[in-house]
Amino acid sequence: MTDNLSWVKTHCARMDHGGCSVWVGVKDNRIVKIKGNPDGFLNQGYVCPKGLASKDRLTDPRRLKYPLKRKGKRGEGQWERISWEEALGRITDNLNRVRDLYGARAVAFCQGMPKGMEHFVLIRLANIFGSPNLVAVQDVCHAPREVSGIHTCGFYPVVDFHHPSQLVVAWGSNVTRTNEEGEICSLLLQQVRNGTELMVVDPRKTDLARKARYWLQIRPGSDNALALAFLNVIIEEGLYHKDFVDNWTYGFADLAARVQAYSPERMSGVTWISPELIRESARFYAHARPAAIQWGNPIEHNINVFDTARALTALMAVCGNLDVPGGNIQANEPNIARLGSFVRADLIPGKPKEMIHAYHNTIPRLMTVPPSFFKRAVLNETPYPMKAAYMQCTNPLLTWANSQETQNTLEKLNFLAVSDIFMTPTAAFSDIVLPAATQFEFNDIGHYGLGHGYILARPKVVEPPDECWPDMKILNELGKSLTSGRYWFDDYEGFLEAVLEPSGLSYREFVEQGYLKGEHRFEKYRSKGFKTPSGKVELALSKPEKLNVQALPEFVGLPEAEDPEYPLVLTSAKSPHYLHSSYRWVDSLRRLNPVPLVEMHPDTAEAHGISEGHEVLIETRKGAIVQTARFRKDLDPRVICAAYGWWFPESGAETQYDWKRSNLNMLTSTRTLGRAFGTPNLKGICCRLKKK
Ligand SMILES: Nc1nc2c(c(=O)[nH]1)N[C@H]1C(S)=C(S)[C@@H](COP(=O)(O)OP(=O)(O)OC[C@H]3O[C@@H](n4cnc5c(=O)[nH]c(N)nc54)[C@H](O)[C@@H]3O)O[C@H]1N2
Ligand SMILES: Nc1nc2c(c(=O)[nH]1)N[C@H]1C(S)=C(S)[C@@H](COP(=O)(O)OP(=O)(O)OC[C@H]3O[C@@H](n4cnc5c(=O)[nH]c(N)nc54)[C@H](O)[C@@H]3O)O[C@H]1N2
Ligand code: SF4
Ligand SMILES: [Mo]
Repeated sequence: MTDNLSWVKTHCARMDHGGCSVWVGVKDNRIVKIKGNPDGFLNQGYVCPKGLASKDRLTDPRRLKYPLKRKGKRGEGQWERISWEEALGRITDNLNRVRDLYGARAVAFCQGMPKGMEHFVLIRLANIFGSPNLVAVQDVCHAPREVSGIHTCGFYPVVDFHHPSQLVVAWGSNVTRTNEEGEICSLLLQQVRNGTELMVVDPRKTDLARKARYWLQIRPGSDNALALAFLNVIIEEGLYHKDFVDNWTYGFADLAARVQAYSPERMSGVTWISPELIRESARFYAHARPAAIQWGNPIEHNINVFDTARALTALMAVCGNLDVPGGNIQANEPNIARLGSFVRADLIPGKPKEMIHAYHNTIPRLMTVPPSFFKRAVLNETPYPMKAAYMQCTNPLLTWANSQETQNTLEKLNFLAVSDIFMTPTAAFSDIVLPAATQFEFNDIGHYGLGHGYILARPKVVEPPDECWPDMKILNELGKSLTSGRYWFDDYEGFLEAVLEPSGLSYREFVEQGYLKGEHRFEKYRSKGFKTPSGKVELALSKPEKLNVQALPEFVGLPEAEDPEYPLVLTSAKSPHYLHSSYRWVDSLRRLNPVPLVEMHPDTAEAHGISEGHEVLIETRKGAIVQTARFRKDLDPRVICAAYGWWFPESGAETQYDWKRSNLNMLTSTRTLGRAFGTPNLKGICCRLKKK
């Protein structure tokens, strides 16, 4: 590297869950170039278009640079620049006022997708402040698989990509495009080159589906039915791992009796996959040892998620794939601070009973409030009034189901403060906007608390512009003014040292090392049993009444009953060029994907008189939005796949950035929610198309 740049090694972040090791070339406090690091243990040199463009978000002239106070009405777009001192003072006064009048629990602390350490510092602030209400998107993102896993087998089963698998099943996971939780496709693709087989369960023909031995083109929203049909075949044909089932599972006979009802022949009508293909692929999964299921987000995007997650964990268990190399494992964490102690969970022991969702009888161990229940609390004061919110790294007007209801919620709050790097539709509804520093502009640790058994160094590369502060610093200072100073550090980097302390490394030493990974340890149950009430994998739950759920997974119907007036099935997938609602304002990315595209089969388009490249209306019982038609011959003609997260920064504050026009969550509803996690239907929704 001989150019005039100085090169810093760090990890890409905040463009997805992060994880690619990168070399960053810097000149005069400006990032000039980003390259993949061939030695990166997860990415092996790979970087995606978002990673390459990630430097451009730092230098955009429209970025937020100073704290702002709202002048006009909410959403009017009129702001006054204020000092940090005034901003923190106003937030402190308002949150304290609400605490005095309604109790600390009336203040919500909201986070979107966890992007780095700030997530855990926010939980810490909420706990110290005394509010149990950390509102986050986990109801549709990872909590269902984690919590269902914990209740079924005592841990969250993640794929072990570090050892060879005979088969990897990408079940609703577009991992080569989404880099799900940093499980970067490089490791998987390496395995595929070495002979690992692929099976893909996805309505769209993804990159992996093209390489796969089996592609199961599933009807969106019917994963539950397919997983149960797999169990039916494997159990009826005696293909399960008898030794493991005999010694290490609880309730096998009950499960076997339950899944008798779900033959491939019967479930074929629901899933739109032929009985032969279901049978053959279920057999293939059973015979491949080890096999790993990489489960994706769409499993968690409908009200049946608990049953789906239970059925998938049962599949892993009965086929002997739990906690074996190359299977679905309990990742062993390195020696770092435990989450509970970092977030000071000890200060708020009554939290599980006090959180808003406890009132809705959700499953124990769901530690963040589902947004839909938060909104009900604000709007209807059930179970108690919620009056103020502090939000960071999130854009709920775009990302929470039922956007109109979200707008009503934001408008009803007495006080709202938002920390972001750009003025978003959500920030536009707040009272105070805080300008955050972002990736490359501060020292951070990646993957803490994600459950994959490693943490990654994300050292600072450049100074943040103007008055931008890292969220950790904002929270540290807010913590000091809002709560007792003894829980906070002189400098926010104290958080990083605190996480690393048990390892004996300083942050500097950690950066030199690049990452910390727990040692591989498998089949831990042999000495300790599974961490469940029965000590075994609970195929039938031994204490379902304690969890407010059914003992056995079941299929009770599609997430939404078919609706003749809305005959098409709506789903979506993450754009490879954006993160959720973020970065439509990064020109280099916008050029790659300028408008929201809804994918449909050409026959479907023709039946509606729609031409490719033209705008169309997508309608559900909830609302209508506009996106641009794009044809895909490999999509089922009964399905359309819309783009998600769209607003138009270029439309300006006067139009509130046109945030309703193409926003997928204008079409989603929060009326029916999954029992265990409060999950709404985001996929498998009845819809129709109209020519515009
Ligand atoms: N219909 C539908 N809804 C969905 C989904 C779906 O597939 N379909 N997916 C769901 C899932 S899986 C998730 S995780 C959620 C995501 O929901 P959100 O987390 O709300 O979505 P993001 O677009 O990631 O919002 C992030 C905001 O953080 C800002 N940001 C980026 N970096 C920083 C930073 O360093 N500091 C601060 N303070 N702000 C920063 C961005 O500018 C952006 O405005 O959406 C969920 N909603
Ligand atoms: N580029 C990019 N990467 C991201 C994100 C992003 O917004 N953009 N978001 C990050 C976050 S927070 C998350 S949680 C992960 C999510 O990462 P993934 O789990 O990969 O999520 P999705 O892209 O929502 O969906 C994956 C696949 O499921 C398919 N699918 C749609 N409906 C269904 C269905 O009903 N059943 C099945 N079986 N498949 C279906 C889609 O066609 C898609 O190919 O990605 C992370 N990475
Ligand atoms: S896959 Fe994710 S971590 Fe890797 S370069 Fe792209 S955005 Fe960054
Ligand atoms: Mo997510």
